[in-house]
Amino acid sequence: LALKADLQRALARDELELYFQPKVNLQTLEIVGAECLLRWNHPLDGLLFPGPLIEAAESYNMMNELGYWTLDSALRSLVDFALKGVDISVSVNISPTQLYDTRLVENLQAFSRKHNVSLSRLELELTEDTAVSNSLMVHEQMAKLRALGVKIAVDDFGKGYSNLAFIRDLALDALKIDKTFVMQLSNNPVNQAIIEAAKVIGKAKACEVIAEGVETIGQLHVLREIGIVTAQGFLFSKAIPQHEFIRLAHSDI
Ligand code: G
Ligand code: G
Ligand code: MN
Ligand code: NA
Repeated sequence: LALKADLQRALARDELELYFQPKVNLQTLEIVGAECLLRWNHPLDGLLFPGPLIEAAESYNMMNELGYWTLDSALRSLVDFALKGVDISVSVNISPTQLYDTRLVENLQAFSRKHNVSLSRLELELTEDTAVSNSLMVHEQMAKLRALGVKIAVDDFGKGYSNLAFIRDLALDALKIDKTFVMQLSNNPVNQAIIEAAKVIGKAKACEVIAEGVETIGQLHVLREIGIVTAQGFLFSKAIPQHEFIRLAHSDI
């Protein structure tokens, strides 16, 4: 676990950076979006993955501060992408602490005005650890966000909180199939059945279905056959810095 002082310094001294993992259209292989993933340029330890930072932020009651840094940066990156001719949307992972914060809606509106970008280019991913319940409070917060044009995605679908009653009741823009189902496609035929089921559910709910964790051409072919349109995974690219992402978006995967 990182120290509170580490975290405060990271925020104050700009040691945090957003990396971007492309979302790819499986038919055309064009980049259609990006998932923003936090990275920490630690002065001594180098580039760090965000797990310990997020855990520390949650335990020191700094998750919202960290989360608003991320959301502000994600909207600013949309401006940079547009200036470089990269016409995409971005998604940001949010934790329950963030979803329940009463300032979320007003802060997003403020960031949108500050950067002059539409919130319809932003998607929020509710992650697996999100102990989001099928409660009125959650549905109301989602409705407020969607009224601003913000898209809502359920991340890690098939694991954790994403039970079928929750999926049925929630107004959703995207379902992201958990990467374990995709990565283990060849080991167990039930994985393919689960992905097919996600595809059918997405059709019934009129929401996008995104496959995560695509690492092989074989997996790509199976997903295409099932009719999955959008995917992410190391086969295409891991999360990369902004300037690399822009370069990749202008070339071909
Ligand atoms: O690539 P990766 O190791 O970055 O991501 C690790 C985990 O951290 C993932 O589960 C991802 O959802 C989470 N994560 C990455 N960036 C953020 C962020 O900005 N906010 C939150 N809440 N979680 C994030
Ligand atoms: O929980 P969430 O889906 O937000 O986390 C994204 C995590 O998955 C990040 O740690 C990211 O680096 C990782 N990831 C993205 N693509 C792949 C992949 O193809 N294979 C594996 N093993 N991990 C991936
Ligand atoms: Mn995610
Ligand atoms: Na996921």
